[in-house]
Amino acid sequence: MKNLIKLVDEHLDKYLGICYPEEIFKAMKYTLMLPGKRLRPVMCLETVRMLGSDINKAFPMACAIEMLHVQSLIHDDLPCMDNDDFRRGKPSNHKVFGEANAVLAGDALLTFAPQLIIEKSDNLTTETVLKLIHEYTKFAGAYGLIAGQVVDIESEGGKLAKTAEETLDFIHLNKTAVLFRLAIRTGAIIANAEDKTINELDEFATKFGLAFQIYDDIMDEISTFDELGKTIGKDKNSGKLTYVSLYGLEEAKKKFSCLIEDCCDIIKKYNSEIFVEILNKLRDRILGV
Ligand code: GRG
Repeated sequence: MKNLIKLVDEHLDKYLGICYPEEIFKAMKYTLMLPGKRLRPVMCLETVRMLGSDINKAFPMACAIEMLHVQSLIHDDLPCMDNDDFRRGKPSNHKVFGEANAVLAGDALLTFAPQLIIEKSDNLTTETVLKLIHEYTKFAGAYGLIAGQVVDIESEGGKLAKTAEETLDFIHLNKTAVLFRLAIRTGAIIANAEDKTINELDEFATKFGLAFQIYDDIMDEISTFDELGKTIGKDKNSGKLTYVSLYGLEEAKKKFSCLIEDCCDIIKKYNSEIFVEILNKLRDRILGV
């Protein structure tokens, strides 16, 4: 896991140089290069490896997914969204570069990511690159990440078009699970996996994404600023609809545990130490060793 994170960091740094106008490239790189967990790019690379293909084919896609993720974090922290002053243990992008540049840095990462996939994936066929771009645009836009964020914001004002349970599932699936699905699906596409395998891994990614958002909700209650690198207890204070606020801490832990067990069952036949390591780390943090 550590080796893959190091490789991801090196590629991110290499792919995104600083040129004129420097301020926007500095803003893009600032949040991107802060120490995140790099779960999504690592999962993309590990999917390629465990399906028997060469991870070197997947660095542009893996880094593009981290760029999209970082774009969503920068925009999520803006005063008009979640209004958070800290991210990855440091002041949020808009606190350092101002709101206008933070909006533009997010936009620039969102658009640079597909440019990177197209320009640097020379060892993939045009058909594969087209499939990757399709996955990227489908999950980033109003059928994915944006839909999740819109309903999340609506839910804060208590404006629910569906039941609270349905709304929460919609938010988790679209705001969080989509990026894990993107990572694992594109890894499988790069490895030329059959549809049956892609669908099975997609189910794993969806369950993992739901478990990860419950993990994030629980950590907002039980963790510290030092551990998370962002303001703690914000969900509760803003009356956000979360797994913990809707079902309570104990029920959230039970649901989290069931999802992690389902993930372990699906992934065991793929022989991946890295996926097992990620699942164990999350489980140990929430449920204790
Ligand atoms: C795609 C145009 C466009 C807009 C994005 C702002 C927004 C719309 C969506 C917000 C999505 C969001 C912030 C979801 C939260 C998901 C989540 C649990 C993030 C934390 O992920 P970690 O813990 O973070 O992996 P690190 O910093 O470790 O990478």
